Amino acid sequence: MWSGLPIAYLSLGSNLGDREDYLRQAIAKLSAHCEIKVLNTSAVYQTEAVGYEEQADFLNLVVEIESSLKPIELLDFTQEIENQLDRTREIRWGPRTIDIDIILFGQEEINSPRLTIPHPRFHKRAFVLVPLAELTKEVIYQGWTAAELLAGLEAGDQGVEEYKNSL
Ligand code: X6L
Ligand code: MG
Ligand code: MG
Repeated sequence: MWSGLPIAYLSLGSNLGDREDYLRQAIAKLSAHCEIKVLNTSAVYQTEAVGYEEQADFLNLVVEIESSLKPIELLDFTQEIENQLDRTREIRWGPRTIDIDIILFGQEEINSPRLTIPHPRFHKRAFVLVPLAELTKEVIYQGWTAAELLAGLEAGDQGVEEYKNSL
């Protein structure tokens, strides 16, 4: 029986400390919320840092959830998880124990000071598109699937390689 709740895709990344453990703890905290159901998780990828390149490689994955939360409530909760998991903000785009970004939330389009959905950069980021393409074959952005967006990237795979089949 289909719940009818919106499906959202979250991109998780870590490049500081025990990266796998931070990813695992973040997913456990998402799962523990009574208004979030984790439906699926992608493989884990080791990815070269983009934006600010003088930092360690990331582990990235994408998590598919369904949720009765409003997008802004989901943002509050993901930020609470980041804070609980030792996230600090020193260098912009710098190293972090955990980053949780809302990539897509149902068919929502949101442009508020705190939240932009779809995520403004995801369609150009192989570290998001590679794991996302595993989880959905549907059209997700301006008529394109994740696999098509990935195929259209100029810089090929952008240093994204499978690290682990699952956490
Ligand atoms: C020009 C201007 C070129 C800005 C790139 C790219 C900015 C990415 C921010 C950019 C630009 C970002 C991760 C990461 C970050 C991650 C990997 C960001 C924010 N987060 N690299 N860099 N994985 N591999 O999760 O994504 S910082
Ligand atoms: Mg991010
Ligand atoms: Mg973020």
